[in-house]
Amino acid sequence: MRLKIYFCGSIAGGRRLAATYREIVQHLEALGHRVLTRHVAFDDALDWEEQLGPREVFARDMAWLAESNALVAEVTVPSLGVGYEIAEGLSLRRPVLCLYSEGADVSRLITGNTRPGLVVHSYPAEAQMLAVIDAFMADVGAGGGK
Ligand code: 6K6
Repeated sequence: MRLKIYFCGSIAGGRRLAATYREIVQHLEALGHRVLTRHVAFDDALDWEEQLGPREVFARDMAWLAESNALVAEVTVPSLGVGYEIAEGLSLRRPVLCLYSEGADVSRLITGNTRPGLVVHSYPAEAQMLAVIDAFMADVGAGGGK
């Protein structure tokens, strides 16, 4: 089942994991899904995004979030925007996967969060990260999307 995925990764919070974001987006696409926010992973696409005003970015991103079937967030690098997206996704009752590199000091509001629909996982290396994504996507697909 082809699903619409809203991918979240740090922009203003820092781009040091951009290569990991690309890995995630390309993996989701290889599984046959559509990543609505693929620009988050690609710096050249973000250059285009920079032309948009903040209100356009917010309105467009919130419309995509509402349209999505599930969220996948890489939360190793702290980001206000990603935290906002996670909360909004949960409020809209979308399944949300939060992934982070083992040992990262992630907010307890994420690691201790018991809201229904939220899955939080650390990964020791990228191979395990992709396996966690596969398991999450299988669950989302089994639930029929939204
Ligand atoms: C490009 C370069 C600098 O700013 C831009 C344009 N900004 C954004 N374009 C698209 N999505 C954005 C932008 N800024 C934040 N977001 C959304 O928030 C993305 O979906 C990310 O998942 C998240 C990042 O939040 P920050 O707080 O790290 O920017």
